[in-house]
Order: sequence, then C-alpha cells, then structure tokens
Amino acid sequence: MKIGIVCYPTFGGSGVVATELGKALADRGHQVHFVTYNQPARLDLFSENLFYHEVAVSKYPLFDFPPYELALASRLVDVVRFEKLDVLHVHYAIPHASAAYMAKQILATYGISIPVVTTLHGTDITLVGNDRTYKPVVEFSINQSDGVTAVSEHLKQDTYKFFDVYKDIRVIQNFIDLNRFSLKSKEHFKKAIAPEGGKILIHTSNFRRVKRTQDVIRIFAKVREVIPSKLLMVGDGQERPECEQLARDLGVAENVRFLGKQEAVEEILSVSDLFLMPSQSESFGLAALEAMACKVPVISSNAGGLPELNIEGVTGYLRDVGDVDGMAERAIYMLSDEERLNQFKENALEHARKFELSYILPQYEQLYQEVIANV
Ligand code: GMT
Repeated sequence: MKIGIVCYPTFGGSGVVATELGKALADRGHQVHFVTYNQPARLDLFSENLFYHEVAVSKYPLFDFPPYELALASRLVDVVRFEKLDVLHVHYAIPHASAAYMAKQILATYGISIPVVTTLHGTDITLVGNDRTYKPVVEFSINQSDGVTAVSEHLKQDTYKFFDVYKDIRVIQNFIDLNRFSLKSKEHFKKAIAPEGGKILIHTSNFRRVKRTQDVIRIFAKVREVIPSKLLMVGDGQERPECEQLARDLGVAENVRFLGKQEAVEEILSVSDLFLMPSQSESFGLAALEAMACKVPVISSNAGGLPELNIEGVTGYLRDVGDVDGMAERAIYMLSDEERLNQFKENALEHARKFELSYILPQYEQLYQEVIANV
C-alpha cells in the first residue's frame, strides 16, 4: 500500500507512535509518505520506502496566526495526487483530522477517493479537543473519518463520553519495538550515576502540567528518606524549573539529575530500577511501556488507560492521582527487597511483550485494507 502519515514531528507520544509505525510499515514493504512541518524526530530516511513531504506555512504580515491547517490540507492534496496514495492516516485529531477531511473533499473534485484513518492519542480528546474552542470541528472530523482508532479502551470510552461520536472506534493499543527497547548492559553508566550503589528511579516526559512532575520529586524525596537512591528526570518542558526548585526546597537536589531531552532513552532506562508516572491523565502511557520493555517496573497513577498497561501488584502499583504518600510507600515496598524487585522487573518485561510491534502492526494493515475496500 501507499500510505500517507500525518503527525506532530516532535518527541511527543503521538509523533513517536506515528513515526515508529511508518518505519515498521516501510520495513514490511509499504511505501510510507510523512506529511508534516518538520522531519519527525525519530525518522531516518535511510529506506527506499520512506518519504518526507514538508508542509511550508507561508508567512504574511496580515496573519497573526499563519493558517497551518490550510497549508497541510493543500499539501495533502498535492501529495495524494502526485504520489497516488491509497490511504491517509492522521495521528492526533487536531488539526490533522479536519485538514484530512478538507483534502478529501478537494480530491473528490479531481475524481480521487482517499480514505482517512484518524488515530486518537489522548489530549486531543481529554484536554484540547474537549475545549469548546475546537470541539465542534473535532467531533465532526472524527465522524467523517473512514476509520477511527484509539490507543486504549479508556480513551475510546472518553471519546464517546465527551463527544457526540457515532463512528465505531477500534482500539489498537500502542506498541513497542523490543529490538530497540531492551535491557542493555550499562554498568559503567550506573556507577557514574550512583557511585556508592543504591537504587535509580526514573521519570521521562514532556514536563507538561498533566504529567504532575512535581509529584515525582515529592515521591522521590520520601523514598530517599528510607532508601539510598537517585532520580533521573529525562525530558524538558514548562514544569522543569518548578521541579528543580522543589528538589532544592526538599533537600534532594544533589540526588536528582535533570538530563533534558535524550535520544537513547533505552540506555538510561537500562540502569533504572523503578519508573514513576503520577500523571493527572494518560490515555496509554507509552513512556511506561518503554520502561517495562527495559525491565523497569512502574509506580503510576490510576488515570485513564494506565490500568490497561500497569497491572497492580504484577508490573508495579497504581494509586489515585495526587496520592504521593501512597506511591512513595509502594515504591519503598518494591525497592526494599531485592528478590521482590527482581520479580517485578521480570513481570514488567513479560507484560511488555504483549505490546510487541509485530502483534500490533497487522491490526493497522487490516484496517487500511478495510477502509480502502469501502471507499
Ligand atoms: O503525553 C503527552 O503530553 C503527549 C501526548 C501526545 O499526543 O503526543 O501523548 C498522548 O499520546 C501517547 C501516544 O499514544 C500516549 O502514550 C499518552 O498517554 C498520551 N498522553 C496523554 O493522554 C496525556
């Protein structure tokens, strides 16, 4: 198939899923065309089946807000016509689903029918899409998509709860490439981070408010009172300065390393003992799955789709959003007994295997075939 993929080309979860999916589809022999405003972060174009088409947004002094959605729709028309694409797969509803709808209508005037698959990722439904600024457009463009997928059962139910959506939503969970995300031997790195031994806790995110990164620091401060340990904070975003200040205020700054955005997350995960994800809302929790694949168990909130990924008492523990004491208590329980911790590590990997790329990929291929057959 010739597949067009639209996504945010950043380190964000939806962009990562879209890029990894595109690369895997290209490996399977499909021709994959990324249409976005920058080359996606994890995309190396070293494959005969991978293409990148930049969306250039022309600036004009009249525009306080350059119309990206129109530029994207125009580019989609252009790419679908000249590359003869079979299907468009847009990741994150805003504004990708409505741009694809517009492109589809324009293409019809050229006698071209192209099916659109929209994958809902989380904040496009729970935070941004739900805001009345965008709601009518999001609702309309989901209903107009030929196929709709959600990355967890919980997100599917949220979509039906918040929007008047009559379209059937198929749950296709996020996936992991176990060739890349696996435990690597990085003992020297572990020694550098924690020279006198001790445990390593880790958090990776975009440091947006929804991630409750300050809870991560608070949990760690409590763990540190009992267990010699270090905390690695990977990623960057608006909450980072507050987290740095909080670490100082709580007297743990010396034991917290802020590493910023990192490419080789799997190497950092490989030296870690416990992953913290106390999010306010989380449709799936891809970062936690990446950790589990590297044998790192998880303490998380029980928000959104997290209970579908982190299994209570098996791969880690889940507590209510904001229950810092509860999360710290469970972290101490897990980290204080080596044999118990090792069992959690084994379980984490075992569970992560259920999300292997090779199992999820055919579900997308199947959906593409169905929507192509129905246009
Ligand atoms: O979590 C974010 O802020 C980024 C966001 C995105 O769209 O890039 O992530 C969402 O999609 C990921 C991939 O499907 C999911 O793993 C995340 O759980 C989801 N984030 C939220 O629901 C907050």
